[in-house]
Amino acid sequence: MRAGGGWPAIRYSLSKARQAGGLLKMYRALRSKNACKSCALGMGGQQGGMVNEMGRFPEVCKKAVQAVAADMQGRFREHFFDDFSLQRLSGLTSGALEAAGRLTEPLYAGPLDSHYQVLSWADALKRVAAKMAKTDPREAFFYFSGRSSNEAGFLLQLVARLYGTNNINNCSYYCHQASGVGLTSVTGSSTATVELKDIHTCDLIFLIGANPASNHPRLMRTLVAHRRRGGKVIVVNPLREIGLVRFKVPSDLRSLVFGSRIADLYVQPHIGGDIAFLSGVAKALIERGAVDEQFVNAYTEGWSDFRRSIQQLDWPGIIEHSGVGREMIEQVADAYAGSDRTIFCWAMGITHHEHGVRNVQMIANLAMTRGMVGRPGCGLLPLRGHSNVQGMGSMGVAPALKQAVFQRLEGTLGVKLPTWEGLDTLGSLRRADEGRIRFASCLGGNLYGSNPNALFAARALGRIDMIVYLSTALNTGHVRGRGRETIILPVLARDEEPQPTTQESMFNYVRLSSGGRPRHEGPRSEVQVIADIAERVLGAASPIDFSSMRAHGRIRDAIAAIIPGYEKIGSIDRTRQEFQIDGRTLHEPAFATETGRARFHVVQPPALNTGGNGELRLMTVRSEGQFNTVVYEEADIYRGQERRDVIMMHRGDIARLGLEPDQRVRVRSDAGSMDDILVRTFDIRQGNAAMYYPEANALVPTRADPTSHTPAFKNIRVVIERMR
Ligand SMILES: Nc1nc2c(c(=O)[nH]1)N[C@H]1C(S)=C(S)[C@@H](COP(=O)(O)OP(=O)(O)OC[C@H]3O[C@@H](n4cnc5c(=O)[nH]c(N)nc54)[C@H](O)[C@@H]3O)O[C@H]1N2
Ligand SMILES: Nc1nc2c(c(=O)[nH]1)N[C@H]1C(S)=C(S)[C@@H](COP(=O)(O)OP(=O)(O)OC[C@H]3O[C@@H](n4cnc5c(=O)[nH]c(N)nc54)[C@H](O)[C@@H]3O)O[C@H]1N2
Ligand SMILES: [Mo]
Repeated sequence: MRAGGGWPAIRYSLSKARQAGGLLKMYRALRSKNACKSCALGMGGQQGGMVNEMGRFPEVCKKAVQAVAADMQGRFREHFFDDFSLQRLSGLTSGALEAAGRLTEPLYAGPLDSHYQVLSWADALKRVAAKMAKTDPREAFFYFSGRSSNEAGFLLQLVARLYGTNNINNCSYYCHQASGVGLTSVTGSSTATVELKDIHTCDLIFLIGANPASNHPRLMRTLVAHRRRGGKVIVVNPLREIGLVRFKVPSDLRSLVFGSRIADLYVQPHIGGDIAFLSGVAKALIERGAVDEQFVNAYTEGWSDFRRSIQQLDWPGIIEHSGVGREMIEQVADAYAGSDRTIFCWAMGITHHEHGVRNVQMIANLAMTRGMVGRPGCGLLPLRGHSNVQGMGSMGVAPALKQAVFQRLEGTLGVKLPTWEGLDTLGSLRRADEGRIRFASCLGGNLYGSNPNALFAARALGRIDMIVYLSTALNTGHVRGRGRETIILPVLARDEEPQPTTQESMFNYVRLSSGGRPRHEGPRSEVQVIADIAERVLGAASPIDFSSMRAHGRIRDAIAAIIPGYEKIGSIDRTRQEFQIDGRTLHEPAFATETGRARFHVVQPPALNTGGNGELRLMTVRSEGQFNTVVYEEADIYRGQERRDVIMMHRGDIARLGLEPDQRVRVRSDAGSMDDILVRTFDIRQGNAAMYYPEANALVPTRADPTSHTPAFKNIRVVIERMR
């Protein structure tokens, strides 16, 4: 395979459609007026699925098909949970668990149970409420994934705070938290500075530490269009992703037949070498006199310190720490110096480091050096993961609320909220491991599967008295991430919701999903379940009438009154008008910092994470055939791997360590080891290696970025040992 996308993507979509009950059924599901479930690019909504924020049709990708097909599957068969003991379930793969079918009845497993047993809704809710009532709220946490709606997110974080806890967090603490923290330290605002239309007017795109060919496929069409207009793409990635070299966009005939080149320059730094590389580019710009002095002087602060820190770096150090040669750095600087409008995109290759925030600050430094923030057609764009993860952040799904939100909540609703410092995701797991968490609620997601150090995660979750999961399908967390008692409450997907819901895209655009008919009897709306629990736990003493909060329109009224920039959501039921959130897109150089100026940060390149010898730096990545902790197919077609128990290594490292391709090895880190892993030769920067998430979580230590607390999923020191 010499290009990503193309016919394999189309064949895959057709076969999934067939499984889901036919092409027409799939087409209708995809075209329904609901925001796409797969990633945060944010297609769908009121223009109907397969349409992007600029009204472009058809926008469809394999991932959307995969996500819809998963929701369209039948319920699990009768007696499934009699036949499959917990022990048997723990032998199933994530794909097999998901394919067991949609969850339709509440399930329960206690400490002595060998099987999940079915509970009535009334009994299940009663048990949850009873446990919450008995628990000190400081010993409870609430985890949220990014697939649920704004309405469910807003309501549940409010319920949790009224209950008395600030231990409220979401998957973003394992994902883009470093972006939010980094961006806030620069612009005063935590999200993208651009909107979708800006990518259509820029002339240069940096794609740093992201693999959109697999993970944001609809961006590929945008990249192809960008290059046809004469725009350039610079990829920065230790691993040569074939889909970023060449891609065949399925919905574009010319591209489908001939393939489209993507990267003009493909830079392969070391894992963790980005700061050194970007510093090198900054140094080359300064040496060329290609700094936008006017912008830097008028709209930023900290420039002279930053410039000095860059001038103090020497070239040999930059080259050694980045792993990138001088010539390549100069070529990148040339391309950047020649650009009028540049957009910097990044994803997990940047955030999953102990220096994740500093990585983001360095990208922003480079953007500001040439005045690429605060004008149309240029700016900073973190490529968000889950389809509504950004909305979760906006809704206050975080330990601490923004000052304005806190005050408005207390004022508008006449309530008192806790003020102590809550726990984020890793903090909650650590507290659980100390035996100090009694109750946990997970709105979607797979907290077990997504955690660093799988042994630690299972142990920590196992020490919690009760975990309640609100889920659509079974996953490994329900089996290996159980508390002493576990309750699973089956919920509806967004395109089955009886009332409309909303989602926020990575471009700060709010979409309205119309909902649809439930595909099965049994699952309930997330909001309904949350309101039911709230009524039972907070009861008559509550200052808020939760029975009225079952109406999504009521929740939207509250969001409009409380969340800055979200005012228009109050009338969305009437107007059906989707909207750009006020105050986020930066088309003018006016920043939300105290001084109104954007801030440069002095960022020193970190030492490379290895002591040499037999050690390698390991990244854990997604394959083409998975969505996070759910692996749909074993094969990773773009990387040419037919199986997942592999370690992708440079041929020089294979030779240096005296190994052979396809040899079985043990991979060992501080956190654990994995046996019988197959060595595969791959085009990756020497000294670095890659394995697949979530399996490789056995190897990921719980070390995290000190400021954002994002774990270093991409930067793990490992040694490779021969077996037998
Ligand atoms: N199909 C599919 N789509 C998805 C998901 C999925 O699982 N499957 N997940 C969704 C979610 S939640 C997210 S967050 C996004 C994730 O989207 P990505 O961030 O694209 O996903 P990863 O597989 O984590 O890939 C990270 C990329 O960073 C590179 N990389 C690793 N270390 C470094 C480094 O030190 N420097 C640089 N420059 N690059 C590095 C890797 O080679 C890889 O290409 O995708 C979303 N979309
Ligand atoms: N080693 C390593 N670890 C990582 C990463 C990595 O790159 N490497 N990536 C990290 C990242 S970026 C992320 S975002 C996390 C992912 O962390 P999570 O978001 O916790 O995990 P997912 O696998 O996306 O969760 C999938 C589950 O969500 C449920 N679900 C699906 N749709 C819905 C819905 O509509 N409503 C509800 N209530 N539930 C639903 C289903 O039960 C499904 O099994 O993992 C992190 N962990
Ligand atoms: Mo993510």
